Amino acid sequence: MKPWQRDPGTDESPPDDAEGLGIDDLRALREQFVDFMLGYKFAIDQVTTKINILREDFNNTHEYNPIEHVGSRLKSPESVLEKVRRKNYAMNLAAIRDNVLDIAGVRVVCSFISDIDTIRDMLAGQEDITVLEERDYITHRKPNGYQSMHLIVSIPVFRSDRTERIPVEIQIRTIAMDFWASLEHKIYYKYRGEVPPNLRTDLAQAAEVATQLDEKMEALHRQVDRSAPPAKHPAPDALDLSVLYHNLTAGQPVYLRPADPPI
Ligand code: 0O2
Repeated sequence: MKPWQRDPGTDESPPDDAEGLGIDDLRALREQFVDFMLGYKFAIDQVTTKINILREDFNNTHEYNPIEHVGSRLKSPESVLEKVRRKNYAMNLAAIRDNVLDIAGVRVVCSFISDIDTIRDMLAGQEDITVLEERDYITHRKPNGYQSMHLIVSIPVFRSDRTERIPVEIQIRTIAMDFWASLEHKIYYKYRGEVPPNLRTDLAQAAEVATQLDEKMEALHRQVDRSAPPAKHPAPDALDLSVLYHNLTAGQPVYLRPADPPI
């Protein structure tokens, strides 16, 4: 007999686990969990695409890009189950879906503080996005100094046989906030959560410096914005496309972006 192959009729059958599950049940359970996690991966892909569209569209329309970079992470199965155990939630997929809202995480890093609200509003205003929760750690900075805007949204994911609404945690913050958070994260893990008091004080001071830098950069940004003359564009509907037509028929290619092939 192959190791762990199910044989309910003999003493040599593989040992069942505490819930009385055999190897086939465990295999099915694992497949269901993988399928469950796949929905979160698809939700990350969708939110990331939405943000990349906003970035490109914003750049084209406003000649300015509020998004410095976008990152994402899917919580590992171990940390999902560890959180369920730690928080005492029921150990089933429905309870995980309802309670663990940061399995899919997307992080948007912006240039300026005011960009955070801009991105927030643009995402929250999209028809298929429902904001479930908002945690504003910028207005209410965490005691350790952590600052970030967290939006918990749900988004429909169209699977081959069903539609699922999946929660995604979107973290929106500035470069300075992100710089601080990534260093604090490293320190936290290095000391396994027991950060020495002197380092905690230094981190809180560094968070204050990051806030001052953000405020200074925001003020400079506003100043530059005010002094730059507004770009003049005719209303799109009034554009005379015959000029473009003559240009194209004369062999002048039109590029969406310099790196793209001409259309
Ligand atoms: P990782 O490494 O990103 O996976 P909840 O149980 O959901 O109500 P939770 O999970 O503490 O409470 O929610 P919260 O406070 O919104 O935090 C979620 C995520 O925000 C964390 O995920 C971190 O990414 C980030 N975060 C929150 N607080 C801090 C902090 O003090 N420092 C840093 N560096 N990041 C923070 P994970 O799963 O903890 O970590």
